[in-house]
Amino acid sequence: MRLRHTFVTLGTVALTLATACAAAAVDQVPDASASVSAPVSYTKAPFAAGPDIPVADVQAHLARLQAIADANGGNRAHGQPGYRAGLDYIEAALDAAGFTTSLQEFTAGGTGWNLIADWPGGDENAVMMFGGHADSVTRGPGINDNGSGSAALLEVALTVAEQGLQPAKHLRFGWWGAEELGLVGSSNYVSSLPAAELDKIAGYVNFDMIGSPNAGYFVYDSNGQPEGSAAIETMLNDHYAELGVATEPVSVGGRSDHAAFADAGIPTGGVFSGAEETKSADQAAKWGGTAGAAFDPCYHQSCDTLTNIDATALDRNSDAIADAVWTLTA
Ligand code: DPN
Ligand code: CA
Ligand code: ZN
Repeated sequence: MRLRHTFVTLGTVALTLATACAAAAVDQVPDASASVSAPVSYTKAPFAAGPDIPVADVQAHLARLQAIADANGGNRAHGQPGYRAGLDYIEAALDAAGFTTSLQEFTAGGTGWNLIADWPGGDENAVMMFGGHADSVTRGPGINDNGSGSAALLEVALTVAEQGLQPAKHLRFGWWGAEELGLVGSSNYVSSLPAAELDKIAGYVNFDMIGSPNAGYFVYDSNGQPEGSAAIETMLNDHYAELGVATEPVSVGGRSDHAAFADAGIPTGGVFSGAEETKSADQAAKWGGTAGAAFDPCYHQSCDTLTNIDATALDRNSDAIADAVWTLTA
């Protein structure tokens, strides 16, 4: 249980100690002189928005992830060489752009890693996080699930660097391992953080499957989620409203990596273009595509390749990540 509104966060000195000795941090007495970490916040007007992310740049990362899967037995799954090869590609690009990256290793019937990338600067007591899973299932290369989120997050991060964004909040990205085994990497990350570090996370926004070939436009429902989640949902809905694209709320529950953050009381949100479920006639009328077919007919299949992507959905959702990063870290 988090104490955001009850207790102040630990002061600078205590946080230094917490870094040096994580176990002791849990028992630190809150310092009354410390500042309260800024909660996630959002105001619509003016809709400042982030830069337009060229979808071709996201597709170029997807092509690399496909080539990496092709060269490594056809997948990027946890415990397989393609997973680490894909993560290395993302990490190298982030390092070259000036991010501070680290790999968090964990074991889940094999070794896995989360990739954490910090953009230097901002208020370290108010960390805004954006992430998605970097692993595929073993049956295929996982280009929509979740090369799409991984590639779009990477391109937005590279754009942060290109534009020299100086956010008020501290900006951190995460690419999670072993999501397909049961949210293992993200759960590991959240449980590895001392309470004082968790309390500094103002929000987490998740991107898992954002280029489905028969796309829907789903925004994670903030209902029943931690206080502050509604601000994320509203911000994302406003992005699509600006484009004239209707959205539907979706309860993702425990099906993706926001869950561990939500369980820790952190405001969460995200966007999703649909998996195995069937697009209705109403949904096809407002979004186009094929009624009576799955949003992603290749979900968890070997055919989840480069051709299993709707470029329009990938473009709109990549731009949504940029909007979210620029707006929610301001
Ligand atoms: N978590 C996704 C997967 O990797 O299989 C599926 C999914 C994503 C389902 C988002 C619901 C919402
Ligand atoms: Ca774009
Ligand atoms: Zn999946």
